[in-house]
This record gives sequence, structure tokens and C-alpha cells, in this order.
Amino acid sequence: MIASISVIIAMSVLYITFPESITAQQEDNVLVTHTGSIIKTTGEIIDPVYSTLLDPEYTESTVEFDPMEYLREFNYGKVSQLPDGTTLREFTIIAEDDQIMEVSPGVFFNVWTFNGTVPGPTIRATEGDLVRINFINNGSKPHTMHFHGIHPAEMDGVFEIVGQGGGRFTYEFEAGPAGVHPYHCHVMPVEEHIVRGMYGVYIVDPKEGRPAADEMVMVLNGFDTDFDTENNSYAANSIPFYYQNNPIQINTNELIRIYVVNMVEFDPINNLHLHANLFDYYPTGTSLVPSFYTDMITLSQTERGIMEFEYEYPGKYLFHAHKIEFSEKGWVGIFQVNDNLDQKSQTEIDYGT
Ligand SMILES: [Cu+2]
Repeated sequence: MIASISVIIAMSVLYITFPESITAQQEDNVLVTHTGSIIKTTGEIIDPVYSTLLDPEYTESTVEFDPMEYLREFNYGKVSQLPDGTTLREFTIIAEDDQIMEVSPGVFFNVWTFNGTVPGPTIRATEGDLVRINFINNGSKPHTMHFHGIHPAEMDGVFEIVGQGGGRFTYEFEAGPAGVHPYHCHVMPVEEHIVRGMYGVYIVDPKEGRPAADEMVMVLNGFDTDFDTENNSYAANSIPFYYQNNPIQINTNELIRIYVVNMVEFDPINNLHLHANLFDYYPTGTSLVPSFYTDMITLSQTERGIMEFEYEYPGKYLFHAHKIEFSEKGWVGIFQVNDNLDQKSQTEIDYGT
């Protein structure tokens, strides 16, 4: 006890006496950012794997992730037709666990990834299609892909562990039911494989389709960068405050459809509040009839749904977790609603003015 108190006092004295030596030590952190540039940072770097980045030659394992690109990026796979007329959609997903991602400005974290990013790619198919996932585990630990939805037991990604160092498995199942579903690794301890980033969104479109809309995906997630089973940051699509600093551009009088999936661990609930508007909400997206007309949804782990709305008035509108702790730690964004001029001229014609 006395020894630990002495150490604390000694460290405090050192910090007070030699603050510049500590600053100098922090400035030695040379890192490759998610945009590829090489920077010196005094930011928090608390993951043990970061030290490999101190090698100036090191660039390969640095994750490139652009939340604006991810927002509207849907992967339909390699499409072909089976003899019976069924559409086959083939995807290749590679698991890795040595990637470094700048999960918040200046915070570099060892993420475990599907195809190199957190979240992994959004996989999209139509109800009744055959989905084939060629899964390759290039990580250093066993991993799997567990899809929510309906499929045979052996395609569930739970008991068929795929070994590290190049293990392979082919998941194959009929897409369904229509809706929005998560996928994630299901190797024990599952919580760790999820919080490290092994998850993504799987959208199944109904056969009859949905009305045309400006569509986007929001994965509500967080990172526990100091391993104390509490998240240090929260976001829609990984990077805290990203859509606040880079508002999402949408138009007035245009249908907006958001596939929202909650993958936050540790905290039992998450939520989403939309400002100055209400939206139709389809839990899990399995029905074409909305269950709620609301400005607020509450989601537990892997709960998800589809939101649909239009803005009538141009301007800036917030959306955020109404669990304020989460929004203050990054889960907040802005829709910049632009006047839809096409719509306006159409209105003028309609009214004969
Ligand atoms: Cu895993």
C-alpha cells in the first residue's frame, strides 16, 4: 500500500517536474491515419498492437473507412442465374484481426474485420435469391459468420468454427425473410468478437420491392478502447460526431429510408431521435405496414428496423441518441435538407402559377 502510494507520488512529481519530457514522448507517435496520411499524434493510443505502426514502412493493415461512402453503399454480390431461374448472389468475405482503425480522431484501435472495415460490407439480396458467402478466415483466431434470418442449422455460423490462417467455409442459404438483419461473428467469447468490429448489415428486399427512396444504412455502434467493458465512444457508423461534422445531404419532399441496426454491446439499450419530424417505423423491416409513427425508437442488442420519412422544410436537423451520454460521446448527426428544386417547379406547374 505504502509502496503504491510512493509510486503515485513519484509519478506525479515526475509529471509536474518534467512535463516537456512527457510531451516529447507523446509526439513520438507517428501513425498512418484512415485517410492514408502519416501523422504525429499526441492522441490517446491505448491498444497494444499500435506499436507495430511505429515502423514507418507499416501501412498495409491500416483501415480505410469513409462513413459517408459506407452510408449508401450496398453490395449485391456477383449475380448469376441458376438453371431453375433462381438468382444466385455470391460474396467473398475475408476475416482479419490485425487491422488498425482510427476509430476517433487520434484514437487507433485494433479492430477485427469483415473485408477490412467496421462495420463490414452491407450485403443485399432479394427474398428467394440464393446467397452464397465464400468466407475466408485470414485472422489469427477462429471466426465465423452468423446471419440473422432463416437458414439451415449448418449455415448458422455457430458450431462450424472456421480456423485461423486461411480457414474456409461456404455459407449458402435462401434470402429471407424480407427485412434488415445483422450478421456477426459467433465465436466465443462472442461479445469480444462483436465489440472488436465483426458485424455488418444484411438487407433482404421484398420480391415486390419498396418504393423508390434515398436509402442509407446506419449501424449504431461503439468502441471500448480501454477494455473496461464500457464503451468510450458511440456513433452511427463507427466514427463519433462524423455526420455532425459532415452533415448528410438530403432533399425536401423526397422519401428517405434508413436501415438502422443496433450493435452496441455492454449498454442494454440504445435509441434514436429524429428532430422536427416523425417517421414510419417497420421493426426488423419484415412487414410492409409500419408499426409506429414516431420520432423516437429504442433498440436493444441486434434490434433493428426501417425508418421512412420526408422533410418538408429545408434546413439543418439533428438526429441522435436520446440517451444523452451516447450523443455526447459521438452518436449525433445532422441532416442538411436542401430545397428540392425539381419538386418545387413541378409544384408550380401543378398549381398553374
Ligand atoms: Cu470472430
